[in-house]
Amino acid sequence: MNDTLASYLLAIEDALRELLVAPEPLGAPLYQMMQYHMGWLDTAFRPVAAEGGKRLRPLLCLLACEAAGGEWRKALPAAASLELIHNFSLLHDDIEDRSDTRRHRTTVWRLWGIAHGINTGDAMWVLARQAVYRLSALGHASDIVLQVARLLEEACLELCTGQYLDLHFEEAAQVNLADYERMIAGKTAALLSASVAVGAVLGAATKAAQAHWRRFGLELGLCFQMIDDWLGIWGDPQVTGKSAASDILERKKTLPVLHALIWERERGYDDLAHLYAQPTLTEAHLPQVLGLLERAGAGAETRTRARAHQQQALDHLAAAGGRDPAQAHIRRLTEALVDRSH
Ligand code: GRG
Repeated sequence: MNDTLASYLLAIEDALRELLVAPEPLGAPLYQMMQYHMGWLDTAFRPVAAEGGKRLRPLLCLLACEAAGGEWRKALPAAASLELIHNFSLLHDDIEDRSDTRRHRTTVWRLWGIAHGINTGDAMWVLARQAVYRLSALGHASDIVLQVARLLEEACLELCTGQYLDLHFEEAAQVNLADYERMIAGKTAALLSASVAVGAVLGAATKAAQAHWRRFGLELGLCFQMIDDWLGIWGDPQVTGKSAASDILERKKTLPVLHALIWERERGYDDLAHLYAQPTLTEAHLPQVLGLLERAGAGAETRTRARAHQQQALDHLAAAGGRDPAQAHIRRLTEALVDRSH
């Protein structure tokens, strides 16, 4: 993220810190585990400046609000709520996936156990929902606050559906590309779409513009996840914070793998399908899997598909017709998406 966005990022951080304050000393470790996850504390709960994530969702929310004609500072509670929902879902996802690390650090459940991981995530979700009520104190009418709450609840349900499909596809024999897009629309794009939709509502965008903002966020999210899939195989582990080729070792049906499975099926091969049918994949299988992905052109195809969604996103962004400089910031973020390294 560049310096022009620094004032938004600082304000987001302040809003988040305000929400994660422990109300009483006895329960303080619950909040400290959340603060560890956010990158503010180390494992002994001492202040630290660790990587806390890109803060993409709150940033998009504030920029969309301003582009639509609103005052971005008045959208801060909603922006913070979006980031907490995202982080809550990561806390639970790390348990469901049994991930040892997140953003180069040991995961909360790995440090403090599964029960604390679940409970910390649950508390963060409640704090995310409570944050929305703070919009009233900033002068937003009740019907607007309700609209924001509804958008966030709908996105959460979509997140669960997307997560269900992701888990289910790991065991499913065949997954087609339409099913995959439905899964990532829920798992990733729904919250990004809600981020800009909430910003547009708080910026008092017209109903027609709101529809373009929503669609922009959806296309942006599809592009974002496809590049995430590409990074999960070919990204630099030092930069992504994920272990090398972990998506392959976990036999995840990400877009490059799906493409290669379909490519093989259409040509009467079953090399990759055979490998993926094994109970476990190890580091020793990696060169072979990577070779099969290469043969099917899986990396290039993934980037081509991501670019198509990026273009759709840019078209809807233009149609939403927001004002500069916020609109230009969003355009630049969207343009940088396909070539991101983490
Ligand atoms: C919301 C009620 C409710 C349940 C959540 C666990 C779950 C259900 C959903 C998990 C969904 C999931 C893990 C989606 C992945 C989304 C994604 C692309 C994460 C990475 O986002 P970045 O790159 O992360 O923005 P940073 O680290 O930058 O914050």
